[in-house]
Amino acid sequence: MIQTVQTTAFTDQKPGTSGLRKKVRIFAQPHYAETFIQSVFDSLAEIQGETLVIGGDGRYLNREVIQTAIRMAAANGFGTVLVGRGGILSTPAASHMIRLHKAYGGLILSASHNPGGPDEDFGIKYNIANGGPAPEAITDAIFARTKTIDRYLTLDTPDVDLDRDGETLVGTTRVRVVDPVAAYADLMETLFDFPAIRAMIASGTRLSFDAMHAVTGPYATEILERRLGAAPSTVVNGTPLPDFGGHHPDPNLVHAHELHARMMAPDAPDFGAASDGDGDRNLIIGRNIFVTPSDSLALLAANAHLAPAYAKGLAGIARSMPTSQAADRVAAALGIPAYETPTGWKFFGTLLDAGLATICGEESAGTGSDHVREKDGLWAVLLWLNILAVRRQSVVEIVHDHWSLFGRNYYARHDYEGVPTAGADALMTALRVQLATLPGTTVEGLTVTAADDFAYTDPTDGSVSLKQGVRILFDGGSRIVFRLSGTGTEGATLRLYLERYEPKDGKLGHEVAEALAPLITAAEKLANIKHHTGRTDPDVIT
Ligand code: VG1
Ligand code: CO
Repeated sequence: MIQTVQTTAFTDQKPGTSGLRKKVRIFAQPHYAETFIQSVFDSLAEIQGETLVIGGDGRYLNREVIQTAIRMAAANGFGTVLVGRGGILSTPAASHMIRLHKAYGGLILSASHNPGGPDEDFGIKYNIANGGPAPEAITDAIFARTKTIDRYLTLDTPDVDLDRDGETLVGTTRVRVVDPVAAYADLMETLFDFPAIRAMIASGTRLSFDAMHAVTGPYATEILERRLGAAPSTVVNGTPLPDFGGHHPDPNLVHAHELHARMMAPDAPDFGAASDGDGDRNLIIGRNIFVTPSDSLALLAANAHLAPAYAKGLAGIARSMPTSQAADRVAAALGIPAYETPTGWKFFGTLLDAGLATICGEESAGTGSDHVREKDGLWAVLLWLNILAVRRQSVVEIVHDHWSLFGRNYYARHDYEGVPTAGADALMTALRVQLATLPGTTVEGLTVTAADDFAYTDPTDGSVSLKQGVRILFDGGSRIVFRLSGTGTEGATLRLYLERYEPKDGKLGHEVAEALAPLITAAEKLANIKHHTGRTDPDVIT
C-alpha cells in the first residue's frame, strides 16, 4: 500500500557541481533525503515500469538512504531497481550499469572526495539514461521542485537484504542485488590489452594503488590483483569504510601523502595511483615523478591509440575550462577538435553522446572516455598501464618525452577552503568589475591579452551556462582562473588555477612553484585574496 507522507519543502537543496552535498547532520533531518529523492522523481517524465540503478560509495548513511530510496522508487512506480551488493557502486560502475541495463537513470549516493562519517559529508546525485550526471536543465528542475514539494511516496516494507545477490519484491517492484564489480571489470577487459599488462607485471613491474578506504578497494583488488596478477599487497587501504578511516578520500599530494612518500622512496614501485571516495578520480605518480592531472589528460590522449579501444584514434578531446591547455596542444597535433567546457562532468555528456569527443578530463584528477559517462579513476590507471606495457618506458621518460614534443604547461591549483561566503563573493564581484579594463594592462611583467567570465554554449543543444569562472589570459599562453567551488559543504572554497606555458625548447625542468611565482603574485594583485579571504596562504595546493 503506497503511503503519502506530508512534508514541507527545504530551501537548501540546490544541486552543485556534482549533485546535492551536505553535512550528514543535515541529511539526517527527518524527511530531508526523502524530499530530495521525491523531487528528483517528480522532475522525470514517465518512470512507470522503468529501471533505476542505486548504489553509493559506502560512506556513513549509505545503507540507510539506499533502503529509503528503494522504497520510494517502488512507491513511485519503477518496475525494477538494481542495487550494488552491500549498497556499493563506484560512480563509473554505476554509469556503466545504467547503460548496460538500459536503465531510466540512477541514484548515486556519494559526496565523492569529501570526507565521510557522522560529522562529515553525504550526497545524492541523479544520473540520466546515458549514464551521465543530469544536465543543468534537469538539476534546475529538481531544485525548483524541492522548493514547492509537500509530500513524498513510500512503502511500509522491511529492509532489503543488501548483502545477498538475488531478487526480491518490494511492493510490485523487482529489486535485484547485483555484483558491483564484475560487469565493470569485464568492461575494462574489453578496452585494454590485459595480456600485455599482465605480462609487464609478471616480468617485474611493481604497482601501488591507494584506495583510501573508499569504494575502489574491491574494484582495484579484482582488476589489478586477480585479473592482472599484481602482488597481493598492491592495493592498500582496500576495504571501504563508512568514514574512510578518518581520512579525506581526495587523491592529491596532500591527502594521498603516504602514496607520494612511497613513490619517492629509494625502493619505490614503478607506478603508483590512488582514487577518491566514489572512484571517479585518479592520481598518477611514477617513481620519483608526480604527474599533474592536466598533463595526465594530455598524455593519455596522445597515447590512447596504444590501447585497443582507442586504436582507431580519437574524435576529439574535451577539458574543463580551468584544466591546463596541454590537452589542446595534443588535439592540435592530432588534427582533432578540442572542447573547453565548464567545470563538472555533466558538461561532457552531450559531447560524448554526439561522438564529438572521445577523451575528457579535468584538472581535479578526473579523466574518462566514451566507455561510460562519468570520469573513471581505474580506467585512467589501466590506460596508463596499457601505455607503459606498450612503450616499455618509465613514467618519467614518458612525461619528459611529452614535454619535449609539446612543451610544458606548468600548473597548480590553490584552494582557500571554508572562507566566509561574503568575502568570497566580494572577491569574485570585484574581479568581474575589472574585466573590461584589464586587456592591454601589465601585471608583474605579464601582459593581459583577454579577460572574461567564462560562458559556455553547448555545441549540441545550444544550452548556455554563464558565470563559470573568471579567467585572465596573458601573452605567451599563461593564465589565471578564479572560481568558487560547487562541491563544498561549509562556507565557500575559492579555487585559484595557475598556468604558465613553456615551449619545448624552453626551460622544462623548473620547480612548479618557482615557475608560477610571477602568476601567484599577479593573482594577489588582481584579486586581493588576502584582504577578501583573511588568509595569507592557501589550505591545499594541488
Ligand atoms: C570539483 C572539481 C571538479 C569536479 C567536481 C566533482 O568541483 O573542481 O572538477 O568535477 O569536484 O568531482 P568544484 O565545484 O568543487 O570545483 V567528484 O570526484 O567530487 O564528484
Ligand atoms: Co569523485
